[in-house]
Amino acid sequence: MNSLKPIVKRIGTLVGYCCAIAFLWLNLLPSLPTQAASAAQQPATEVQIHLGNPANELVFVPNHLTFQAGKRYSLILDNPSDQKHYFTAKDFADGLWTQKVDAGNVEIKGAIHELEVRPGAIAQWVFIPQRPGTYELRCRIPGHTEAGMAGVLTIEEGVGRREWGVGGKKKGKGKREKGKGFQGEELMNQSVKG
Ligand SMILES: [Cu+2]
Repeated sequence: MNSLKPIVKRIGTLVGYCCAIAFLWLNLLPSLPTQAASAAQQPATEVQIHLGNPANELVFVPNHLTFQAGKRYSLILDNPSDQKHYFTAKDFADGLWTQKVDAGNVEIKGAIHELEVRPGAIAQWVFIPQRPGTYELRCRIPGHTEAGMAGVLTIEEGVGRREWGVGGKKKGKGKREKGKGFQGEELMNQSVKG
């Protein structure tokens, strides 16, 4: 019996280590899903875009939209023209998390890459931008992009970094984050352009 004691003790220590590691792991892991879950519940900022106009010009109104990563948006798409149009923005769509698309009485969940909006129709796209960048928007009906139905969608670094001046309030100032270098300047230039 005595010879078993050291082994039991060693197993005990091992179990202790494993528990400690598991505890740390579980403490670190939930931060991401928790963030997404809380973002999914925050009130949505409503943004509107018209596909075409009543004069049947081939335009997006507005043709430049800016979003902040981590914030929740409700993008309302409507079509006040006499012909159908597309909201085609695959790379933009890849850079965000879609919570839902609400169109008529149908609610669609899952990844969305493109929306077809018929004359008089209206759709609501609820999403949380994830990946900062500048993305192309167009209508893929032949001839429409060329005629001017194109735009730019920008996702800026968002929540938690707003303090260093998105929108040009603290010009030239930036904060250095561990391992991330200096990004304030770059972002400033981007937002000033827009
Ligand atoms: Cu079109």
